[in-house]
Amino acid sequence: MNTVQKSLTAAAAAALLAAGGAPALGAPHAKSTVIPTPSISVTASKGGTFNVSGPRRFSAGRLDISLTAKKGEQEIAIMRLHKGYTLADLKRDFGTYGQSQQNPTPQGIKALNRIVKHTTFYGGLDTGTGHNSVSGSVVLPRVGTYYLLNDANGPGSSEAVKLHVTAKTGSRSAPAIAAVERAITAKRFRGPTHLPASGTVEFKNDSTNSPHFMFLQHVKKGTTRKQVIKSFKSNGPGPELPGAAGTDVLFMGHAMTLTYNLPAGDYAQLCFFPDLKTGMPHAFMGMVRIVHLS
Ligand SMILES: [Cu+2]
Repeated sequence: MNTVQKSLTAAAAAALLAAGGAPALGAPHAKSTVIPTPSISVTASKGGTFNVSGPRRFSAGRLDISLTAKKGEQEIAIMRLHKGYTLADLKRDFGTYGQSQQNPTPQGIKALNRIVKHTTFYGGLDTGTGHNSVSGSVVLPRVGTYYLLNDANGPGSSEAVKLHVTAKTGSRSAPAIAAVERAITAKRFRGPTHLPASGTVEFKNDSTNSPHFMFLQHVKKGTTRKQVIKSFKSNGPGPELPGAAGTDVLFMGHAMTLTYNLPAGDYAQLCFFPDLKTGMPHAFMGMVRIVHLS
């Protein structure tokens, strides 16, 4: 089955689900009511300009997000702080980790582990440098306070936007997806290696012990996984071409969708989240796959 047929099938399934939910409208069984998915859009520029439009209060479930970069590469993340851990703690720990990012110290690794232990990141968006607009959806499963962060220079480079998630009031239709790409415990990607050049894929973190993200970087035709890994250690020109898009950090057991429109070609599928013991980015440890967009 080709990707067009797959996404049509998914759209048909979503339509069926929506139709199935329709009779419940106005009925007392509120949980089966299909409600519109709330949507937040962010425009970001270099220098911390960060415009956010959309609701700040909505019920638990899927949230559509979009990000437009006015300049450079921009990133947003949606996350929750665990009880007793504050935004100030996050900023301090990220600062401690960030200072030692190139050559991690024991204090930097400890700070990174505190972040992972005391927060949950539900994903987000990365425009890449050559792709100025990207969208997707995250799932915020429980009631509470969440934060939308400007993650271009690590969490806390602009003021965090508070989001209030209330009790689930109905179900939302899921976006039609062309493929499910997974991160696994062995720090590798799994799932189809042929993806649409324009479309929506789901990214799932199925690993049990580490956050991951998925970044798609356009590379010269025929570039191998080994060449990509080797390029991290050299200062010369790499195999990259303009054209990239990615998710932000996604914690264990969570999933999000990424919608992009990229040039067709060969891409490196990468995760640079740091190893929790050594601080080494996962891609340097082999979390690299060549995928084909058409
Ligand atoms: Cu990873």
